[in-house]
Amino acid sequence: MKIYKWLMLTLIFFIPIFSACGSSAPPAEVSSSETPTGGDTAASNSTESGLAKELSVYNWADYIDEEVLKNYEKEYGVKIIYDTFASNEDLLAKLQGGATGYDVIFPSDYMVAQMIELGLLAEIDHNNIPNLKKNMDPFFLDLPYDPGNKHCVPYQWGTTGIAYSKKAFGDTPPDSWAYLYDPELAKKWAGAGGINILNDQREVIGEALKYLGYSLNSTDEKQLEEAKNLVLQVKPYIKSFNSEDYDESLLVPHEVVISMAWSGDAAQAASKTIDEATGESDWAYIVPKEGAFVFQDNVCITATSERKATAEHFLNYLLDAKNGAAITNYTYYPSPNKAAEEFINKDILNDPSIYPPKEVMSKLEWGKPLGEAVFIYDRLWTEIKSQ
Ligand code: SPD
Repeated sequence: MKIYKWLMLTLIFFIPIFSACGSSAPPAEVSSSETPTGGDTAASNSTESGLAKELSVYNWADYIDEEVLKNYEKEYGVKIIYDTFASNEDLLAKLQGGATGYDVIFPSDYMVAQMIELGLLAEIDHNNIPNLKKNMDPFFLDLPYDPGNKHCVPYQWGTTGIAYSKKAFGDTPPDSWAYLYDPELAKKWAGAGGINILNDQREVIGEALKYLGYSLNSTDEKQLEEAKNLVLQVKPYIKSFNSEDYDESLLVPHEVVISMAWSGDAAQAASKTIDEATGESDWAYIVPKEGAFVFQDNVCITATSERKATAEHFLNYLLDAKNGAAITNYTYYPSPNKAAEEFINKDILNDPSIYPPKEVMSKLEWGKPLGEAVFIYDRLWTEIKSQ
């Protein structure tokens, strides 16, 4: 684990990252679960403990153990209205489109920076989230996209890479983005079972940039056009753009044999295809040699939330050691919760596709906010999806 920290620190500080940018009887480990201070604007609609009766949570698809939500509802009498999104851009579009009902959201690193700049996030009161200091690995705190964790707390982190069926690929793992972006290879694997790619503009354009040898944060219009043309060339061979339920609907029933994937989703698919006789899983995951995204997702409160005290109470609940572990044991994404480690399954902690080794970490790149170039990405993505 020490190596990871050192590497992550190296990545965070040496790669230039972001330019601008009472409950009646709370359990001991959920230590902030007293009556929230500050109260909620919508407090008239509150439980006996002073928490709001409802809390609206908007998360990535398949990114929490539902038991954690159910337990929160049971323990505190707060009904969670839960909804999911497919990408950071979908989340942003929803908020910018005027959706004011969401209290708690889960943007990634670069999107946190963008949302802070747009005034979409509330500041959080650390006094109401004691598990932040108590449980979280300081290594994952105070990152450049949200200095001092003024707005968000870390949730989970991971990498982007390629999930593949070992039955289909045998001894030759797809170790390059060429398997998805080179028309000859894409044609071959489309014919041999099918290809899925993430329905996510930063990922699809970003990894194409990486394959071309550019930064996945490029804002150079010529490089971006080149990346778009690459995607358009392979588009006829892509069976689906899916980043929501692909691990269950495409990978496990073998609707495809190769997919762009996030590390935890691929590890979930691997865990569901273990052959009992051999102990081997069919699905495996690799970070291509050209490199890829590394990301940290976060839990934040919207600027429009009228249930901020309850939202902070919920954030603190998510940062509880056992809850953090339950989430990782379900999602297979690494947790930034140090206190959770002792409760995380050893198979997960020791899996190099989940906690990448040094040589893989050194190839990864953090996403940065794109500034004005975000409009170019939007346009290119529309062209990709509509052609
Ligand atoms: N199924 C849950 C996936 C969540 C992954 N977050 C990815 C962030 C990429 N920037």
